[in-house]
Amino acid sequence: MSAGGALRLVLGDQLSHHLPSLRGLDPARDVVLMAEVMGEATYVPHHPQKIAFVFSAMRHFAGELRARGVPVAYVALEDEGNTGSLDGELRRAIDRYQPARVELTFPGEWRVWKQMRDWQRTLPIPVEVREDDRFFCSIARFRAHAQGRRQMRMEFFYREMRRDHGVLLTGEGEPEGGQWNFDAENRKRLPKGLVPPPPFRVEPDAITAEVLALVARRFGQHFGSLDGFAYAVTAADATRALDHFIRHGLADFGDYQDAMAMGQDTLFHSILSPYLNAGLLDPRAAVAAAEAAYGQGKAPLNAVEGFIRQILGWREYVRGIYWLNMPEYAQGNALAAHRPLPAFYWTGETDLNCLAQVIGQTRRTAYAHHIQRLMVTGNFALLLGVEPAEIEEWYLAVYLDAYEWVELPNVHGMVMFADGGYLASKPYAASGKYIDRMSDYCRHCRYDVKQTEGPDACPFNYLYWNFVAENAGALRGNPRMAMMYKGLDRMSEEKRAAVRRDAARFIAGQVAGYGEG
Ligand code: FAD
Ligand code: DLZ
Ligand code: SF4
Repeated sequence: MSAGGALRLVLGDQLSHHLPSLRGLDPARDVVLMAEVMGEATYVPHHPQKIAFVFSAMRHFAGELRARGVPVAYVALEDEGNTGSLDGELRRAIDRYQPARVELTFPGEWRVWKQMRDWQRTLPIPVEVREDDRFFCSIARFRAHAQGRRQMRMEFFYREMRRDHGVLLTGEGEPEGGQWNFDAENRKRLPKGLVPPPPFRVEPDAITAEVLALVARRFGQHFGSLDGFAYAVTAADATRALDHFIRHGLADFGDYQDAMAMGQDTLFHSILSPYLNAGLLDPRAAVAAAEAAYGQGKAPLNAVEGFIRQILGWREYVRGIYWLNMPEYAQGNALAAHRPLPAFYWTGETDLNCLAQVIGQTRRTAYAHHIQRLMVTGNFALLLGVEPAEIEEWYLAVYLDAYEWVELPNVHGMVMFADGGYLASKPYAASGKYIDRMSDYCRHCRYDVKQTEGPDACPFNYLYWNFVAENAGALRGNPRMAMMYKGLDRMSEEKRAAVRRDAARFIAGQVAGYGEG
């Protein structure tokens, strides 16, 4: 690096060659800094597969930059002198390379943004933070959408995004198929005999094998197994994963989007979130590929619209909510939920089969699909009244795709209703009936989903009514909860007492830390 050059930091979820802080790079004067640091690997106890994925993808990305002639200062976790923090590594690189300025891209988490602002104040050279434009919607655009709204609704935002970006529109600017949303068609159970495609796999190369050994040695005690790691760690393989999904998963994605089945971890889902969130895959490429498949008659509209809504709608919506409302957003606890997270979330030892299945799968793969996260592990934490911060930490730790900008609104807002209805109009609380309708978990469970009271009754059933009763103060006035409160009001005093008794017994068991009812 020569005088007047820039030090350009690339974080572990910024692995895009078109990253704003890489634009205008002069290989003769500039240096790219990438650092594996304990601070980022342990601020929550990440699943070992997540750490392996990020480190291996970082190492591959650094290799690609070097192959393009870009000088990269790469600090590996066990390199001598590694300070263990982004702050320490940035300061060390400044001492070493004496750059004239630092170039950064806006990060994915508030705590890192705070750090970047500190650098702007305390470093002796200019620090530029460039907007992260790898999203459809800028934060300014989201702010304009949110202006004057006390409550946000994804559906209205999504329609604006479809219009802004000309996605799935007719020549007249109307939604393809005459409606914006085909969700009502997307709630089928997995029929017997329909076999989902095998998930896309990439066998570990030498770089990944080395990282897997490092992670096993240093982070083997974290929740989660490293066995069978087969995620893509380069943009080229992430693009292959997209092709695989478009070819084999997309056509049935809509119909079975909400289904769950034992032994079927991924069904017709795309498993693209790790790549989208780390920067290996551009969301525009994913949306364009799905739209093209519809144009070519390879997938029906309910599937294509459903998939595009997740990326153009939900993904952008939760990011906007996060950045518009942090750091206050994380503080809310609208339902005053304070119970500890049951220990079995970390051990997987529970006799509630749905939870055992989803937590077991999470431990094996660092993946669960949306309905498993929302209606099994999420719904249970909501019904139990778990302290939001405890369940938020769990979700941030255990999934390969977890970064706070996307995890927090999903958990704090969508699952826990801790924002009081800002993100979603009502809590997604449900009894065991929902899980029974959408899965085969109940058929293999020691509890009876049809029973509502007593030691063999499905705990979701009495916990559901206990939740409705406990939160009457906060939720009775919500028009979308009217049916539930009608149900509660119709319940005999005897039945209510049984709900209270069963719930109290079960909760006492959880608080003691065991998965026994
Ligand atoms: P698909 O079902 O194939 O969907 C396609 C894409 O749409 C995903 O890859 C993802 O990028 C996007 N998407 C879908 N739903 C959402 C959503 N609700 N919010 C944002 N993007 C969405 N997603 C994360 O990327 N990181 C998280 O940390 C995360 N935490 C979650 C926690 C909870 C409690 C819940 C209910 C959802 C969470 N999600 C999170 C959203 C969703 O569950 C995952 O994006 C999805 O399961 C990833 O699997 P997939 O790629 O196979 O998704
Ligand atoms: C998730 C992660 C991990 C495990 N390790 C690193 C790391 O060592 N170095 C790094 O630059 N980034 C890492 N990341 C991703 C960061 O945590 C992520 O960039 C911030 O959370 C901001 O989204
Ligand atoms: Fe889960 Fe209840 Fe079904 Fe068992 S019976 S799998 S606890 S929903």
